[in-house]
Amino acid sequence: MLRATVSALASHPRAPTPAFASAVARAPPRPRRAPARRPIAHHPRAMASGSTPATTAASASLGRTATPGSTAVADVSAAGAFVRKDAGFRARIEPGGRHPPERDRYHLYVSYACPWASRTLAVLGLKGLEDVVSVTAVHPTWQKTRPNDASDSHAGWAFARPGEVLANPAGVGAFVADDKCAADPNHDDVAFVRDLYDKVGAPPGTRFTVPVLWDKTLGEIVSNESSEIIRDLYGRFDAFAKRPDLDLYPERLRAEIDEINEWVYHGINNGVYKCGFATSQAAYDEACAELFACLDRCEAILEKRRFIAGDVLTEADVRLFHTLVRFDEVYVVYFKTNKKAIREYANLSAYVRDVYQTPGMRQSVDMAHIKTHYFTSHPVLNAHAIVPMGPETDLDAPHGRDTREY
Ligand SMILES: N[C@@H](CCC(=O)N[C@@H](CS)C(=O)NCC(=O)O)C(=O)O
Repeated sequence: MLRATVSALASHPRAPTPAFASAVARAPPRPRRAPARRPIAHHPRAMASGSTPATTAASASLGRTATPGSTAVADVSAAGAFVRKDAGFRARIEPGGRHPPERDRYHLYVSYACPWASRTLAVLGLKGLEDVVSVTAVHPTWQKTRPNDASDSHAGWAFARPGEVLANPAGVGAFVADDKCAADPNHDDVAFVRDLYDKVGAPPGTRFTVPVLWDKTLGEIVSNESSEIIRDLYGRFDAFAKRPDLDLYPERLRAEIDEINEWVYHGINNGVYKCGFATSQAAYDEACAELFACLDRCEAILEKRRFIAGDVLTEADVRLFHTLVRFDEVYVVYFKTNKKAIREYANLSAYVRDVYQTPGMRQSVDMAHIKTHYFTSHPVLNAHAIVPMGPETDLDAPHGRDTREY
């Protein structure tokens, strides 16, 4: 039985579980590996990185200065509203195209903490593509990615070997990499996800996000947009999939799926971030009202049908699920989305368990990585990097949605 918080606290040095405790014992803290790479200025395709810091009035007033290597936390408007930047790499997997579907050619860089990246893990698990597309997961706690450059305060995803112990970007805490973490197997000069973007000459202002779908043959980023990566994974690799018949985008439900994705994205997937990263009361109030209106809408839909777009699990469920499964454990506290918890919604809470228990899904959820990441990575939001204890959601409890009448 998965007891979410038990594993979540495992990564926290102040309450280690046996697995993490032994990792600590095996591996004494060591200094962060220095990335062995050329400075970005010498990269042939590097643009004038490090030149113009973009600083909004709101972010500057809160000390959230958008340096050249800023993160989404700094992406707030003058009115204090979080405004997500579009993903910059949008190539697709296409037979006969630059990136054709092939076994062992593509690599996914993910974080188990990230709801967008977890969608891609979910599709790998659901379709049975684990042996076709390789995966590396980063350490859940963001790191300073240019620790020797005082003018560059960026913090982001870092690769770590199991047992490696990392503090957060402010030097607080000691968070042990578990067995899901690994060094980048494709490059020995990549210590951070940022380095992958540097390798391909990503333009200034790029957010160094996961997931990244990497083409190992060409040495290129194919895409860093999860909504498109998942469509390619379930749509283009059926020749290699263990479950080619699983259709996550059935013809008869496509219009419904697309319509639901749209408001679920704005109101829920991105909505929780709009609540959490808002820097004004008005922006938070607006995002929070929209979020709960959309959750209420989901609750009503799920009274009438088992899954969000119909009677079968689809892409729309994969996208919705990964926000819901983080909600009570993280967002209610961290993003102040506390008007209601998912466990107070009868349909939504049973639905989360139903989706989680679908064969292939649970491998995409790691509550230790989820909780550790959010609560330790943004010193501006949680100075002491304390990871809350509850609420220990039991995702394996019966859901009853397969036997009830709709
Ligand atoms: N549009 C992207 C968003 C991905 C995204 O925002 N990922 C976050 C983690 S949850 C990230 O890597 N953030 C790093 C940063 O903001 O610098 C997608 O859906 O793939």
